[in-house]
Amino acid sequence: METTYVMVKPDGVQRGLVGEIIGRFEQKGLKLVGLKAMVPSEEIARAHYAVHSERPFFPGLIKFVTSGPVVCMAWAGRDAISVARNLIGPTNGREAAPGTIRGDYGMDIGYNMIHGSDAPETAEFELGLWFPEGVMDWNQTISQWFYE
Ligand code: D4T
Repeated sequence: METTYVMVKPDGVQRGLVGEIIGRFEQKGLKLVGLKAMVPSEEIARAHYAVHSERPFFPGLIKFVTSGPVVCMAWAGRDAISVARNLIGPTNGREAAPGTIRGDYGMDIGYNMIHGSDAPETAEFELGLWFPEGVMDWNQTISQWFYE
């Protein structure tokens, strides 16, 4: 079992896509183990995107992510990190395949609505950053119908 960090970015919240996005993760069979909304501080946004701090798009990215509410989620399941990345689709919405979240709703690289951790190490770091209080441990009774 893996847990991944997923976040609806300010454009997704502004566009009213939160329910649609959460629904896709639920229907897929992932288990919701963390959920909250906040307007990110510059500090947390910079820490989250620290790996991009030298890239030219970094200042705009921080301004965008701190511009309004984001919805922070933790989803658990077998191979949850890659399952979530596949649901989300590639960075550029114009190149993302239909059926993915970015492919169905996005036209941009920066305004791409949603973030998902890309590896176990980043998931651990991001979950610790956004959910310092920890995530929920609960028994999803229906999960017996998602895994043989
Ligand atoms: P995130 O990290 O937000 O899930 O997106 P990706 O994993 O798909 O993409 P990324 O790490 O390469 O980029 C992080 C973040 O920066 C924005 N971005 C990226 C941008 O505004 N301009 C760019 O040229 C690139 C490459 C979009 C996502």
